[in-house]
Amino acid sequence: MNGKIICINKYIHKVLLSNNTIIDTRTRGKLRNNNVTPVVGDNVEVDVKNKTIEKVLPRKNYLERPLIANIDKLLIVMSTSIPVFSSYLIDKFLLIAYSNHIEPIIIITKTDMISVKEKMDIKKYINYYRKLGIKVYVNTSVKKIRQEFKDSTVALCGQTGSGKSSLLNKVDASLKLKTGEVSLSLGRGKHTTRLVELLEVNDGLIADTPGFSSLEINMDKKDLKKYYPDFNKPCKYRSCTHVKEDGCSIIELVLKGKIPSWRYENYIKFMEEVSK
Ligand SMILES: Nc1nc2c(ncn2[C@@H]2O[C@H](COP(=O)(O)OP(=O)(O)OP(=O)(O)O)[C@@H](O)[C@H]2O)c(=O)[nH]1
Ligand SMILES: [Mg+2]
Ligand SMILES: [Zn+2]
Repeated sequence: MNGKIICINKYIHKVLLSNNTIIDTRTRGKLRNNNVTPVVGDNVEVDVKNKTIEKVLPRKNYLERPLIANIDKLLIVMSTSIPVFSSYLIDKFLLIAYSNHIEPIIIITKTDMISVKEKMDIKKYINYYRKLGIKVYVNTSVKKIRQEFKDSTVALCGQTGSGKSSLLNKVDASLKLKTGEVSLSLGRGKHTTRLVELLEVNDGLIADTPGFSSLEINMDKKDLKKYYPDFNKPCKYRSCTHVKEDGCSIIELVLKGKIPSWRYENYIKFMEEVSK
């Protein structure tokens, strides 16, 4: 019977079967017949009698962090206070979403903890992301966020303590997910959520995920610019990296203020981070 892996805890793979029942299967490491290590979100063939996963069906997409496959939307949960707001992280997640053909949506949390002045500062970033066609919601817009879950497979991502589990609890109080305290001195959470888990919310499947402390991008240097809709302008050289070429039209747009300097600086940082 076919199903979808909704949670993996050590070698127990919880599968939601097509007949709407949940079965615990035991699978260790790679599958013998197609040499794939199953992850949460995988569509699988299950031997119900033996309680084993027989086959992982082809994936639409696959993310390493959070470790999940076959998602439609990536909700980037970003705090404005503790942990601090980071356009660098948002831009990195946008890169990951776009390169995997996943729709990114930004959720802003903890706006109740900041001053009006700080709100104005963050609004600048939000306005730019909206200009790029990205949906941005504050975590108090529960109805709108709930609507995004309908008939979709969604993964939440973001730093530990940014409010991912709290957001899901707001959308569906019956989930009762564990949420954590954020240590004020470190400005970091303590990894309250430990496993990636797909939960049924509003006819969709939503993955709560553990936060992280670092995030890598795996792609070639030359491909980075492809995932910048705002960099999609003709340049003097077709192969222009937009880093320091003379007469680069992207650098010109940055100098003119059409592309914000923070956005460009994040791009330069990513260009330095990717090795190839
Ligand atoms: N003031 C305020 N606190 C919030 C908000 N959202 C979440 N919190 C608090 O932030 C802390 C961390 O929230 P969690 O939901 O556990 O964060 P998480 O992203 O799931 O963290 P991990 O599971 O460790 O990745 C909790 O104490 C929440 O109550 C918000 O909008 N405002
Ligand atoms: Mg959590
Ligand atoms: Zn250029």
